[in-house]
Amino acid sequence: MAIRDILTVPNPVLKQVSEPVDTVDDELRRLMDDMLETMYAAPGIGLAAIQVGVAKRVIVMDLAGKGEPPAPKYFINPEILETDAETLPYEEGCLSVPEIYDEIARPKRARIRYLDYDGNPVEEWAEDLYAVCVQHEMDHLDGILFIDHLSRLKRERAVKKVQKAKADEAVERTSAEVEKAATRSL
Ligand code: GNR
Ligand code: NI
Repeated sequence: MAIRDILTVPNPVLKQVSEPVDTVDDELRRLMDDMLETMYAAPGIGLAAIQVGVAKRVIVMDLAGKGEPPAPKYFINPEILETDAETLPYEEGCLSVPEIYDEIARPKRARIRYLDYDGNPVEEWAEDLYAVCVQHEMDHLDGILFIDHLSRLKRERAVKKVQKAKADEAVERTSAEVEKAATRSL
């Protein structure tokens, strides 16, 4: 297994619509294993393949709380068959929009269909955090980020904030390098 880099806004790859998977094989399972490891390391509760630059309709998730045993879930070609009219406002975040959090209201329950890790079809109701996370991840497969559900002002501010944080971090890394080089030459 390997930890992969997570793409962040405004990377245009995140806007791509991902392609359905046609064969569930060991290569796909290797991708899902890497995604899970990447998600745990981040840490996050869900990850879509496009977030590691792979435009396939694949999601991994683990909603186990702290102190609970790990409960990895894998979704291949997920579909939403039906949703509740009732919505649940939830404070969302996204590994591709780091450090930004805002409330989004989505259907509280969704009937979903997908293929599991072994390629077997599953149909079930997702509700509460599970429903929120599935819908957040399925948006990624269509090139949609949670900030796309916010006002243009909030979205543009969010992207600028992420870009600024990345630029600051790059400066920080460079000065640390310069400092190290200066120390060596003493
Ligand atoms: O780790 C994550 N937490 C989260 C919190 C509320 C709603 C959705 C999420 S998913 C996010 C990881 C991520 O970016 N998945 O695409
Ligand atoms: Ni996300």
